Amino acid sequence: MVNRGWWAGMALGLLAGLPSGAAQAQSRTEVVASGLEHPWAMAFLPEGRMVVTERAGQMRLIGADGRVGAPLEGLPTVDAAGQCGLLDVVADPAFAQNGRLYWTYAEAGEAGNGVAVARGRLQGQRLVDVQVLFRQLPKVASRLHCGSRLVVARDGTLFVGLGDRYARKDDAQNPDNHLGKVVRITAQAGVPADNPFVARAGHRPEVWSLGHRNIQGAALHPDTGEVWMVEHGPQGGDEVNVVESGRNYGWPLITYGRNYGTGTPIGEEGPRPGFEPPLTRWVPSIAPSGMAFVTSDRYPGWKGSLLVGALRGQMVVRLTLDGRRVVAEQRLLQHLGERIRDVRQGPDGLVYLLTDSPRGQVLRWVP
Ligand SMILES: [Ca+2]
Repeated sequence: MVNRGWWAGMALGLLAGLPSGAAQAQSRTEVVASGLEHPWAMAFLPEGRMVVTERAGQMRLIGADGRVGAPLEGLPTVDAAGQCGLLDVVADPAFAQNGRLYWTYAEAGEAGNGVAVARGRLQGQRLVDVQVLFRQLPKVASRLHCGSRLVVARDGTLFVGLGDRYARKDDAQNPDNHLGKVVRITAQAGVPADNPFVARAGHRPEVWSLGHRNIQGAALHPDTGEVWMVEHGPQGGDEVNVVESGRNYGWPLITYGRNYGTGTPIGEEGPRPGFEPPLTRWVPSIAPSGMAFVTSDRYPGWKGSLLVGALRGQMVVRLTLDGRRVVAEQRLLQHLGERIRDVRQGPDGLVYLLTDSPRGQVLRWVP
């Protein structure tokens, strides 16, 4: 398996590839807001508002009328370069009471930069009581693989999917750092006592799972409360995983991806005992981004599906699931010709998308 050629790998991906829905059906989108500079993430707030991040470092409110507000004040300094900058944003489940937002961003340091997680309370046009909850260590001189996505689990802890920073891929297997990891922290900047590596020598206590490359999407499963994530492979090998306590997701030892350009092997494809295989994978890569489970009844036949945005693939992929088994894949909205950066279901049950461009938009997906 180790020496499987790139083309054979592609063929395997096609074989493993699931029925691809040709039907673009009556997929239609409406523009909710526009003029956003490389928007990265969105979160819904009460009264029809939303908050959107722009990678360059601005966070903006969008009114129920679609009007894009001025940049919010009070954010910590963002180190925006390449794939790094202001990234995910999530509203606290009790936002209506506490006004709290959580976000991830690249923070500069002497050795380079790293992803940090902060929280703050929205007060008018300002974030107040801003506190940094977590800092990825070590900082690395890299503009790549900043991840990152954050989800608030049912128990209130925060799961954060991080990247390997590209330059440090072997560190994704080293539990004594935060590169290529999912970390779990409390909303008060603490470490949950039931994290898998707490008090274990040579392990960072925040680490929840290891062996990840560059996590770009995350969502809480609506029935099980599990944390599902998508990550970018290199040339081929994008993955969907359920991230579980203490598990190793393989990168870079086990991967369906290959080195860019040369197509030479990086690791082996597996399976190998001790490493979690992905639920599904994309060879060639689609460059998955934000994702959301459909829980509403607004789209006939879609309830329970997982929607995954695609950057390079310029589409939204709908995965039909039977538990953790991916039983069908449908490729949608390809006619838009847009890199899709985020996918979320709104409080109205409709699906919203962010397009990644210098004039990015918020789109509403019309059933
Ligand atoms: Ca993997």
